[in-house]
Amino acid sequence: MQYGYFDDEAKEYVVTRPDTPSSWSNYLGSTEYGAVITNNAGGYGFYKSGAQGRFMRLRFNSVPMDQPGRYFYLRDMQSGDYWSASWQPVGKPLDSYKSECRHGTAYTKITSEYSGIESETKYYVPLGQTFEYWRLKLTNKSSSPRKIRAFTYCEFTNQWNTTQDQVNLQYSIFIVKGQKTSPNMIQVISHENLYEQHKKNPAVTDYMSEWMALAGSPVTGFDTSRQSFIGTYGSYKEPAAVVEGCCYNSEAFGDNACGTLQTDIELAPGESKEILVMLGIGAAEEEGKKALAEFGTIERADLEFDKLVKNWHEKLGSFKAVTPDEDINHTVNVWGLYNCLITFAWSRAASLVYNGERDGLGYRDSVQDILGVSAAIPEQAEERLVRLLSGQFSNGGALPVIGKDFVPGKQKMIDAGEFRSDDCQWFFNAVPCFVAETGKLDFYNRIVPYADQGEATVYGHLKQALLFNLERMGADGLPCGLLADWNDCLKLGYHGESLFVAFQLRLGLTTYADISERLNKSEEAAWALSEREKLDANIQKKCWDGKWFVWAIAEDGTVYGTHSIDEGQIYFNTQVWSVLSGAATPEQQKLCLESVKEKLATPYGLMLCAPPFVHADREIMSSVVFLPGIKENAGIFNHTQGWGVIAEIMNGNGDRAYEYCKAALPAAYNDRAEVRQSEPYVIGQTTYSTYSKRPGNTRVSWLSGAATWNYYSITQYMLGIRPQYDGLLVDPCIKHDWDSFSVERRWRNMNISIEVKNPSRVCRGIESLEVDGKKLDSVLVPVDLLHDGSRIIAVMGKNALPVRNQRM
Ligand code: IFM
Repeated sequence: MQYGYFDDEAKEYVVTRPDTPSSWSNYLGSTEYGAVITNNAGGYGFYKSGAQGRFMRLRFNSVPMDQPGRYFYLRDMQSGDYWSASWQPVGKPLDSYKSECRHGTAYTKITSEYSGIESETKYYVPLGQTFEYWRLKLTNKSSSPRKIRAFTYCEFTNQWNTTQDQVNLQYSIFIVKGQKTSPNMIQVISHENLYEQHKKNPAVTDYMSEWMALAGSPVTGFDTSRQSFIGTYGSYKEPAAVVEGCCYNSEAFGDNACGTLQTDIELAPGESKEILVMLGIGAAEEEGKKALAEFGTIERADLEFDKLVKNWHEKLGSFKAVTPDEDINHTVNVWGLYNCLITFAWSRAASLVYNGERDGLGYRDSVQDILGVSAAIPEQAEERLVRLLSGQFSNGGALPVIGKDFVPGKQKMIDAGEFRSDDCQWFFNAVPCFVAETGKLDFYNRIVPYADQGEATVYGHLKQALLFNLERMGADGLPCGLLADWNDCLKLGYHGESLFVAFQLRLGLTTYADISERLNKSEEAAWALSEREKLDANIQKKCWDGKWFVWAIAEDGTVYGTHSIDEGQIYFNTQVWSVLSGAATPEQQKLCLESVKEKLATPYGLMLCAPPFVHADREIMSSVVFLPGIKENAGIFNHTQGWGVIAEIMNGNGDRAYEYCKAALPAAYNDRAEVRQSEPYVIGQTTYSTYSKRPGNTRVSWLSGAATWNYYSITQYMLGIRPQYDGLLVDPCIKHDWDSFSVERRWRNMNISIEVKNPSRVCRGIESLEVDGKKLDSVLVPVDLLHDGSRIIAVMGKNALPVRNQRM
C-alpha cells in the first residue's frame, strides 16, 4: 500500500494518506534547539539535550505513538464543528477530511481541507535561533463567509530533565506556572534553574521558561493550564475549550502547563489569511519580546524559511546522481544523506523511540557516523572527529560514551572491564575517509589530547588504537572480546576472542601501513605488515570452518558460529568483514559470500546470524532475550547491510550487491509501506527477519549506523566515486543491465560531473576514462587534473583498467 511519494525536486517526502502504519517523523532545528515532528504534527522539542533540555512533552510508546504535539484546532463558530489542521488529534473521517504532509529538510508542511476550509501549517526553526515558527494559513474554499476560531496547543514539561518530569511527580507538579505576559504572548515557567546556566553558576536564579506569541491576528483567549484546556475528562481529540468554543484564560499554578493562544479569523469566500505563532526558550519579557520584534512578521518568516532551505539543500548538493533506479536516486539525492546528517546531529538521543536517555556520543557509532557526512559538512566532521579522537585514552581504548561535559585530559580512567574491543578500530574507516575527502594529509600530524592524560598526533592515536588490541590478545592470538565488540550482545568474557575485531584490526594494520608509507615512515609500515602476517596466521589456524568463518571464541574455548551447533551457526559480520579486511583467500571469499546468500539472505535484508538463539547462555549471547528473528538474534540489523553490499562489490558481483541493497532500502518499499510500517524515506535500526512472525516490519527509525553504511555503500562503492588521498577513484559496481548513470560530486571545493556509460552491460570494470577530454590509463583521476567544473566520462567494459589497492 502506498501512503505517499518522493518529490525529489522539492527534496520532500509527501504523505498523501495521514493514517500511516506508524507515525512518520521528521526533524526540525539544530543541536541547539531541536524538535521531532510527525505527519500528524505530533512530537516534542528540546533545548541542547533531549534528556536534560526537554521542554515539550511527548508520551513515549503510547497510542498513537506521537501525541501530543504542535496542534492547531479549528472551530467553525457558526456550526460548532471542530477539527485539527493535521488529521490527528481530532481525526475526522477520511472521506470528508483531505490531508497532505510534506516532510522537507528541517521543516514540515501540512495541508488539509475540511468543510470548505483549507489550512496550511508550516513548522520550522530559523537557522541559529532558539524558537520555532508555526505558521497557519486558512483559505475559505466555500461560497459563504466563515468565522473560524483557531487554538494552538502544545504541552510543556514541568522539568526539563525528561525522566524527572515523568516520574518525580511529587515534586514536578508543584513547580510550573503559566501566565499571559502581554496581549499576544504567554509564558510558562518551571521553578527550576536553567539547567545549563545553573551548572555553570549555581547562583543563577533564572528559571526554565518557554514563551509563545501570536502575530497577524489578535489573541482572543488563552490557556496555560493543561487541565483547563483539555478538561479533566477531555482528551486531545476533544479538548474542553475547543468543544465549549472558548478558552478559559487559565494561568497554570502547579500541575501541568500547556501553550494555547486563541484567535478569530473571518474569511470571505475565496479569502486567505495567515497567522504566525512563535514558540521559544527564555523569558517572554526578554527573549520572547526580542524575537517577536525581530522575527514576528510573515515577510521575515519567509526570509528565514528560504535561508533554512538553501542551507540544507546546499549540504545535500554534495552528491547528486541520476541512475536507472528511482529508489536509489531518492536515497542518494535527498534522504540517505539527510538521514546521515540528522544521525550525526542527534547521535542516538532523540526520536520517537530514543527518548533522550542516550545522551552524548556513543563511541563506535559516532566514529562511523563520520563516513556519511564528510563530503557534506567537512568542517563539522573534522570537529567531531577531533572530539572523538580525544575520547581515546592514552592506553588506546575509548571512553564508551562522550558526554556533553567531557573534557579531554581530565577523564578518569575506566575499569579494564568497561572497554569495548572495537571502538577505536573504527578510526581506520573514518579518519582516512575524512582525509581523502578533504585532502588534509596534515591532519595525521595534528596534536590531539588523550581523554585521561598526554597527547599525540592523530597518527599516534591510530598507533595506540592498534596497540590497544595487540596488547589484549586471547589464547589463540586473536583480539580479546572485552566487554563487547560491535555486537553489544556478545559477552565472550574479557579474554574471549572476537574474530570480528580481528578483521577490523587487520584492516587497521593495512591502513596504518599505507598511511605510514605516505608519511615516509617505512619502519612503521613494516611493523604493521609483520603484525598483520601474524594475525593472518592465527585467523587461518583457528577460524575457518570449512564454508565460512566462525563467529568468536569464548573465554572457556567454546567456538561460536560453527556448522556443528544448532543456534547462531553462521554469523554475518565475520563473513563480510573477512572480505572487507582482505583476510579471506579468494576461495574463502567466494565460499563465505555463498554461505551468506544461502543461509542469511531474506527478501528484506541479510540476517545477522542464523538460526536464532533459543537456549543459549544469556551470560554470553545476551541476544537470546530478543524474540527470534529480531535485533541481534537473527534479525536484519540494518547497520550491517552496507557491509554486505560492499563485500559483494569487492567480489565484483554488482547484481547481488544491488539485490542486497534494494532488499533493505526504505524507498524500495514505498508502494508496500505496510511491510516495513516505518517511514519509506528513512532507515530503521532493525527489521524483523523470516525467523519471526512479522518479516519486514522495521523499527527504530532515523538514528542508526545503518544511515551511514547505506549511503556510503551506495555512493562510494556501488556508484564507486571514492575519494583517495591523491585523486578521485571512479570504480562503480552496478547491476549489469544499467546502461548508464551520472553523478555530480562536490570534492575539495570543486564541482565535478561524472558520466558512466555501460554499453557492454557489465557489473564492474572501467575500460576507458577521460577527464575534460584527456584520456587516462587509470581509474584514479589525479587531483591535479581536476578543477571546478571538470567532466569525467567513463565507459565500462570487459577489458577493465586495473584498480590498485585503495583505501576502504
Ligand atoms: O553496534 C551496536 C551499536 O553501537 C548500538 N546498537 C546496537 C549495535 C549492535 O549491537
